[in-house]
Amino acid sequence: MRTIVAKAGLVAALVLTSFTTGAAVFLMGGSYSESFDGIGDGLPDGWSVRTGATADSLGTPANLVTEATSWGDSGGAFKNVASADELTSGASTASQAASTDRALGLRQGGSFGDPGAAFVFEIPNTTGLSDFTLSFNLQMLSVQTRSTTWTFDYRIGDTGDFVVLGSYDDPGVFGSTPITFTGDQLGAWNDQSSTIWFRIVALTDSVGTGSRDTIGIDDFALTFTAVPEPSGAGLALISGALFLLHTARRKS
Ligand SMILES: [Ca+2]
Ligand SMILES: [Ca+2]
Repeated sequence: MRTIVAKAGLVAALVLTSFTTGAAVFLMGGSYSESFDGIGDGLPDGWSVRTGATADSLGTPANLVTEATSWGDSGGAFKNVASADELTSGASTASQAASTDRALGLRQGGSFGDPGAAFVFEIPNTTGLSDFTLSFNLQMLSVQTRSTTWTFDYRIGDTGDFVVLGSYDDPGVFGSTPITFTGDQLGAWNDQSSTIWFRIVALTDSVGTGSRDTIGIDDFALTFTAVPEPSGAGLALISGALFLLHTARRKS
């Protein structure tokens, strides 16, 4: 009963904003991809946006403004924004709103996510999976005078420090930067029974003065392979061979 009441209370908040994640994403089939083109309806399953994130804390889930919002909008918030892919830096607010290629955007504010803003993807486990690659585009959508360094990191399990994979410094120009991690960098992700948290996070204060940039993430993708199961497959082969041997001996 408490659950039902809580859900009813959320309905009003869902009109313009979406709170935290939906269902968990269980990886299967060799790949996962997220275009963020549906974020007008809320965050994709497995994703959250947060503030108060630190080197060893996920922080607190924040709201997403689901209404299409222009890159130049200066309000501090996570937002549904147009992707950089189909537009130029001078695209009008109307053409941004009309674009069907969406991105998960953020403008930090003096009292919003600076530092501590994070885009977070949660993988409940990777049991039976290995050889991960991870890629996405980090987009500079509104070039402003302050600069934020974005850290890419992950944690296996629910406690301890995150492991840093890399970072992105403010390029100072509009556009999309592809980010990719492969092989050994993600070797620890193989066959994990614990939750893996991947983040794009502002761990330090922005530098400079004046306004903060609007950034977005788009075209997130994972690839992976199934770990071979030698015990099961091997047993089947051995029992098959024994059967053939037994049959051959009976016939001879
Ligand atoms: Ca997109
Ligand atoms: Ca900047």
